[in-house]
Amino acid sequence: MPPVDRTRHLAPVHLRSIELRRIALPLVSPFRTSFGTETARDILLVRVEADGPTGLVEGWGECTAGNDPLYSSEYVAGCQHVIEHHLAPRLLAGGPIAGGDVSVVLEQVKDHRMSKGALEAAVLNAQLAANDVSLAEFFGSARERVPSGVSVGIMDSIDQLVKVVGGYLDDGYARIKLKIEPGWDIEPVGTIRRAFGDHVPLQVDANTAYTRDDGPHLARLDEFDLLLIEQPLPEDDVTGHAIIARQVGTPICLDESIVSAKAAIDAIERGACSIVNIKAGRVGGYLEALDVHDVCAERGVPVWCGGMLETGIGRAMNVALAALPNFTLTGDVSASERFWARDVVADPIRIVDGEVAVPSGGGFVVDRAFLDSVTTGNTVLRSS
Ligand code: NPQ
Ligand code: MG
Repeated sequence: MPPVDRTRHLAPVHLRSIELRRIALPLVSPFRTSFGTETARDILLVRVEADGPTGLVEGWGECTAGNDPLYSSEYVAGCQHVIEHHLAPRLLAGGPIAGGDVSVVLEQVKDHRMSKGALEAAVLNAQLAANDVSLAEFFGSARERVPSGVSVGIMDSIDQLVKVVGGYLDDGYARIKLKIEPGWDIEPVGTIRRAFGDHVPLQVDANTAYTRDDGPHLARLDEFDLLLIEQPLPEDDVTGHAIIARQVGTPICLDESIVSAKAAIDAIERGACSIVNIKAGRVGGYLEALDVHDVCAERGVPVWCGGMLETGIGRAMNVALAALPNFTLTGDVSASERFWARDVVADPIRIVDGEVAVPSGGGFVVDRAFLDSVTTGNTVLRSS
């Protein structure tokens, strides 16, 4: 099914160990979506040690699952369990491995894409380190900088929303995304449009909060000239999105529904979306994300890079991904400081003139001392 193994031309690595590290990081401000409010994150990081052609290498990956199964069915404790008991043992049992082999070795285990994606990222980063290839080089990142957008949570009042959005525009963000839900949509969106003017690139994200009957209601957003409406209906309702897309003038973009390149093809061919949000974790890893990018490009469907409140590890990888040619819309690739007082990497992503720089030469350097200080649990699995 995958077109080509993109890692086949690079020497594989031999895994020695897989380390599962849980960290606790408070958010700089609570983040409320239609599915819940997050004030701190419990994050699972994966670190592999492996032998490459020139010696020992390490590779880090980040699992994008939330604390609770509210964005999707995955959640951090479940991810740790499935990795420990079902995924890592399969990887550690094999011989030399390339990033592109991970999804093949783990194929028999159904779903658990964020868990698989974290493992694949760690193996891929180890393999790239062993071959002295940067992530941007490997992805084929076409730009050195990408425009930076920001996702703005549901607030307690419209006044507060205006203040928060004004602050992000002052920071230079190139595009604003407002989270919406029934009861928090037409009025806040209209207020932001009127307060900051027609030139501000603006879009909304419902995180599945509406129903098939809400087409006429969502069409009331058309007058605000939004770039897109993201995921109005539940993940499995592709036909429902096609119905909404016919009733609403604003383009429909899918996030939660796009769990693979195959799902992207289906959604596009059924008229459910004209834009796709790409998140590596949601589709099972960066390699599948590259496939989603390609199938969308082949069908003339623009894509943008979503965000999952990542640390500097996932964030650096997302910025490199967002520099691919068909990422023509501004993504949720915000500066680290939008979420964290301090990041776990030495070189956090920063916004300059509305853009973030694509990290060169490896992507990120983990700040081990700070990482240790926020670590809440550590499990090391070794090859037998
Ligand atoms: C989205 N992200 O595009 C997601 C939603 C989201 C930046 O809007 C913990 C883990 C909390 C993942 C909150 C943004 C989360 C999360 C929101 C994802 O739909
Ligand atoms: Mg979304």
